[in-house]
Amino acid sequence: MKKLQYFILLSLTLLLTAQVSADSVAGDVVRVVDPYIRAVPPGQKISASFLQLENSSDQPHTVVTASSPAAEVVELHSHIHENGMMKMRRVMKITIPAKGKTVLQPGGLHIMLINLKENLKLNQKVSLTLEFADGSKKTITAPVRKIQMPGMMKKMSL
Ligand SMILES: [Cu+2]
Repeated sequence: MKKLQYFILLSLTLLLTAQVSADSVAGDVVRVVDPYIRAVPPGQKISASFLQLENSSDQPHTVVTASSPAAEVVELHSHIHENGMMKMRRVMKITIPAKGKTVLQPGGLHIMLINLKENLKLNQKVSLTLEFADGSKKTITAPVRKIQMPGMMKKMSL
């Protein structure tokens, strides 16, 4: 084999090896499972998105922001108990543990859609983009679904 060919082959091998062993990119290793958006009555300007985040890599990953063409403002939120009341709080990040899963569900973590640009229609597919701490992004579509208020919320309002 000529020297130049050998050199090119060696370079390619090194390049491929380097890519395989590089740190995992969140957008590639975090899977979004069963995303949906809460259906709200026409005229209501806020809604929320719920989903599960699964991280197949051996390092934790963090969602730092989200956006959607359906809403002017999108925030990461959590629910906290304060003086016997359940309140929403904005959080600056949502972490998915290495080889683990983080569930966004009613009464817990959620992605808040604020100032909806149009009324959401049932089963409409809404695009949602998650951005991770490493700068990578993941865009998914979430259907609009009717959901029950969590049992805890019902009890609290009695
Ligand atoms: Cu919220």
